[in-house]
Amino acid sequence: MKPRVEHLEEAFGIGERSPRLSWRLPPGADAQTAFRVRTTDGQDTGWLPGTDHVLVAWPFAALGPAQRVTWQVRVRTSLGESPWSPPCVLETGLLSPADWSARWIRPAEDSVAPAGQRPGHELRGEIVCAGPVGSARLYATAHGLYEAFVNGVRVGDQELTPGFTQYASRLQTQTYDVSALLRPGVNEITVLLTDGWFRGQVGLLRAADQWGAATAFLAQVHVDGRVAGGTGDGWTSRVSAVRAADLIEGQHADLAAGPGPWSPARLAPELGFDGLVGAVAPPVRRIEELRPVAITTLAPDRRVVDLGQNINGWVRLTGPAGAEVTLTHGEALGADGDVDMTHLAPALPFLPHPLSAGQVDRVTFASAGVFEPRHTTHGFRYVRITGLADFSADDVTGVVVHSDLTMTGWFSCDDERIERLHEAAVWSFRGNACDIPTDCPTRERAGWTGDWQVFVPAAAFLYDVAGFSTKWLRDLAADQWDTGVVANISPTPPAEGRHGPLGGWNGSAGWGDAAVIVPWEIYRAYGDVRLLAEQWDSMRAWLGFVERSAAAGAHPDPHLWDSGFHWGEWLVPGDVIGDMATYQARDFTDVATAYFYRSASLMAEIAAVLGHDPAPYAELAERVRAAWQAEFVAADGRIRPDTQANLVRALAFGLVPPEHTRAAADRLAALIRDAGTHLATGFLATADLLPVLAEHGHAALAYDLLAQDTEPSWMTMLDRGATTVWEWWDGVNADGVARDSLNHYSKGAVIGFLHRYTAGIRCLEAGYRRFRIAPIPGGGLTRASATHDSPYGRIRSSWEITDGVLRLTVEVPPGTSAEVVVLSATEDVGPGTHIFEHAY
Ligand code: RAM
Repeated sequence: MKPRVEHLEEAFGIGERSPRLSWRLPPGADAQTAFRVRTTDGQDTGWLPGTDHVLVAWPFAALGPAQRVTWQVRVRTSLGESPWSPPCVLETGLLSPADWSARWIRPAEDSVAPAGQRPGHELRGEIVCAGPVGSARLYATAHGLYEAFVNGVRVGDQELTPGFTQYASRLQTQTYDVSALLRPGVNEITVLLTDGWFRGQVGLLRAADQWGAATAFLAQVHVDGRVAGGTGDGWTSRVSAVRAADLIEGQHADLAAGPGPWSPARLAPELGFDGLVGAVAPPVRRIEELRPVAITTLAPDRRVVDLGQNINGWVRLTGPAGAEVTLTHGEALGADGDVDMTHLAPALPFLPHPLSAGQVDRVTFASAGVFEPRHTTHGFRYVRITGLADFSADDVTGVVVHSDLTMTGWFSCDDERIERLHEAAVWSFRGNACDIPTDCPTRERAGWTGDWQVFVPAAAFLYDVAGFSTKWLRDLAADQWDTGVVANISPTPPAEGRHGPLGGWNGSAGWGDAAVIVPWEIYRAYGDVRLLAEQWDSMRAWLGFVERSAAAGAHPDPHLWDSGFHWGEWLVPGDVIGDMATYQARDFTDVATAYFYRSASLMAEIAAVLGHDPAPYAELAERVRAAWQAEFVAADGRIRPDTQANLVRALAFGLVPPEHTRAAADRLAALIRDAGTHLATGFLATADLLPVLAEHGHAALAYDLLAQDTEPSWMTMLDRGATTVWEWWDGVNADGVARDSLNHYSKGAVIGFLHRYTAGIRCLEAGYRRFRIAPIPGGGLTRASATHDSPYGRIRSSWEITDGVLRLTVEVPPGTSAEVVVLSATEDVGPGTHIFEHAY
């Protein structure tokens, strides 16, 4: 029955006093009529009538801090009364400032080196346990990144803790079970503390000290329900063997010189306990290890290791005593076969020269041993290693690091290239799910709103991103300006915020709309109504900004959004961005007004879900649509601008008057064919391109675009060696030269077409409580299959064509129903496995 708490596999250290519970129904059940929840400490709801079993409200009194509850559920369905589910444990963390008696401390640090060259510090303290330890917890967080050790043993397996949030408002705390690590008597707690996002370089500008000029650490240990100690008086600190650690620049460990001398750590009474939050998303972990597929010797002391896959993470290296090794991580090789770093260095018009690409680790081994730089990450497939006389593939391990999200989606078919494209998109997501959804794991690693808006539907099919997105949306709301502007990136480092040099680039259509679209997509995929309620004010503030911005434009119709800064369709093939002032002067009224309509119309739907009056939003949406049509649809139905992206967006959002839909879709098809069956979409419209074609009678063309292998196309990426999706269509040009990021998921959103059209799994009611299976075969495929683990259970659509017969197998989880559309026949089915056969 898979009981679950909130959106977490492990509900440990949660910050929620009334967490919602979910469970699945027994196989074969069609619907729940009643349920009963009990806890091992004797609470019991008795039988409660109800059909809901996804995100059910907490049925008991609100929880207190550090409270552990073991609960079970049983259900009444068509199959009768189920047995009790297996027990499920949840535990709260510390919930309010009053729960903390420990005090923040800082390492003794008299001078601070330039960003990127700052050493990590070790902190040390003791916890005395009077007698045998039953159950013990460590609660910890930091300004910076920390790793904690109890009696020399690393605590837990989370990486890059405390994670990345808008630190000015929210800081995550972690809860660890240290029962097995503490012993009676004196216990030593040591901590490695480095700059991380808090004080190290972040974002495009490589700005440091964004949330403070000093690092700090806070920990509290509870033994058998009582506070046993924590950070405060008596702690000491020293410079660690990590001589530099920075998320962008890399990590430098001098294991030969070792750590410096101890001195007293400093109390930081100015730091309080407001804004400390518990876990709502899975932590970052080391997820997978890769062996090199090739090692190329360029010179006696210069070798390039190829992991065969572009990843986010680091390399674990075994080295001999005394070796001084440098590891340089990149995504591409230059013509000389060496790692090319030039395309990863941010170059900005107002900077005299490109900034550092970073991604360099250095280690000096004292004795033969292992180096693993856990206080930085890199986006890379290749690593150049110098300073290591001789090594083999066994000495080098690629460590894949990202949020430990549960995989929920799979796709396969009999075209190996399409499968590889799907795989590349999955890897791009994995490369960009490092506690926040990032644009790329190299150049800026920033939580770009537009990127997540575009990719979230595909991501929500592949992985459970509900908690991950909830956490990020709270940052988005925290970052929102008082004008309602949604920042380009969340968390926003102040240097990239409103008052920084990039301040004027915020408030863009298609980016800011993430405030509405992301909660909506999460609601659709997971049925989370509370998230909509939580984000409602943020959405309203965004829509308010859009309305005012549109009204302030030059056009007499206040519903045409013709003012402000917009990224526009962004990175259409062959575009030259040029300087930003010129770019800014381009007219993106079509894009902006389309998104104005999109957000207003979604908010009408959201209002209805939340029980607010949808009419004002629906009416606003209608006025915006009318404005868009008046401006962009001619009397004969022709639509301008006459571009693929505009037609895709207009059709996908429902902006085209119904009588002209057919002609608009045909015009889109003609534009594609005139371009030699090539796409011309950029960031925003690419995800909808193939779906729109398929929806409007051009499925064959959609498959032709997918199969296209000349530039611009997805297959060109694969043919030029991509293992992740590129930022630009020509991320590597015909001469093999790389530009910008080679790991950006936005264009990989095309795989949503494989899930929703090729395999045909489409959500109809939130959480897939009701869904459609409507596969659209094509592209010469003779079989395709997709599986999605929805909140209600496993959905599968699998078809094959043999001897002129299309045979479709559909799996419908308990508690749900599906509308199956095969060719032109439609049938409604309930839970179970169903097989359909049609002449094809
Ligand atoms: C780039 C980012 C991101 C995109 C913005 C507009 O710098 O990488 O992908 O959303 O520009």
